[in-house]
Amino acid sequence: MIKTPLCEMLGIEYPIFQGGMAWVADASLAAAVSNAGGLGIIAAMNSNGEQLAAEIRKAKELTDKPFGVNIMLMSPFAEEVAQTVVEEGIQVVTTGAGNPGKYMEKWLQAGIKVIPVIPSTALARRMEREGACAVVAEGGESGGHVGELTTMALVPQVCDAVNIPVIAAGGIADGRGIAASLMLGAVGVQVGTRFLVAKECTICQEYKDKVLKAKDIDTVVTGRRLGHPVRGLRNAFTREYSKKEWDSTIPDDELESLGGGVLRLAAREGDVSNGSVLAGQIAGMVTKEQPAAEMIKEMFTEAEELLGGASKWVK
Ligand code: TUI
Repeated sequence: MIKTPLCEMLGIEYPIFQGGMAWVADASLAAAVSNAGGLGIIAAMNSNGEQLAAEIRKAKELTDKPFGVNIMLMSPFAEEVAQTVVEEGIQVVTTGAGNPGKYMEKWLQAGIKVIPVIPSTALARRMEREGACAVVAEGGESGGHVGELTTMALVPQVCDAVNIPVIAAGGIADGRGIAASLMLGAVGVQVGTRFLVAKECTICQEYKDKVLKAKDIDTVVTGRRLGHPVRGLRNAFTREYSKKEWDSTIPDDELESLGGGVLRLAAREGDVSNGSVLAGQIAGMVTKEQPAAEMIKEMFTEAEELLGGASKWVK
């Protein structure tokens, strides 16, 4: 069995988070991961307070285990959902795509464990100072909003920079990724892309099929010009966006509007040509639809075998 301080801190069986993926991470997926012994996470993404509260209540009906909520700080409703998690008695909040500083005091007072997703040591240190109980160090291999560093370079540097537990994210989808993360100093992992094809994941089959068919080199990053780089699978949408992104005659607001509604289009309408199919570089290794519980068991059995035999190279 693999037990780390993260299990005890959060009351979970396996030290694994399911990423808070926008338009993907709903009550169904979060409850499945939590019921399997990991930490399921509902994505607040661009929901308002009322919509998030409804999703949280659904999850409470599906599981008695702890689950978290991810707050995407670029959301126009960030302020509102920051209050909803307090009112709904959520115990764990992860944040992404920004600095959660201004909400920290409120959350800590409510007894919420705050675990920001961070792309650098500077932000990790700052979050520790402001009261985070752990950080997710996410490398740019991940899908969605990405930082500059790779998981391999980021995780050990963050582990050295802070005294709180570190969870590794970006490019992890099997036991090898988990074992490697623990060797880099992390006490757990966050997995997104593999859970896209979980049976309990409610996105359109077209999205799942695109992930299942993806090869190692099929992701691209768009959105750098506007300062919000996002990784997803190459398609008609990313080709058009990339072309316009590097065309200086195209104004920023035209680019901005090109990105409106595209996540929902892919995930919920199944238009994987004109929508944005966010996924990480590890998509090439994701080839099997399974229940979330089976994925988690498989990953940890493999990690345990690898770590158990790790001394074979030590002479
Ligand atoms: O947040 C994510 N992944 C995401 S958010 C998202 S929704 C979205 N859609 C369109 C454009 C932008 C976002 C899809 N995927 N991962 C966690 C993450 N956080 N990665 C990088 C960061 C990050 C970046 C800058 C965290 C903090 C930060 O701080 C800057 C500052 O304000 O100091």
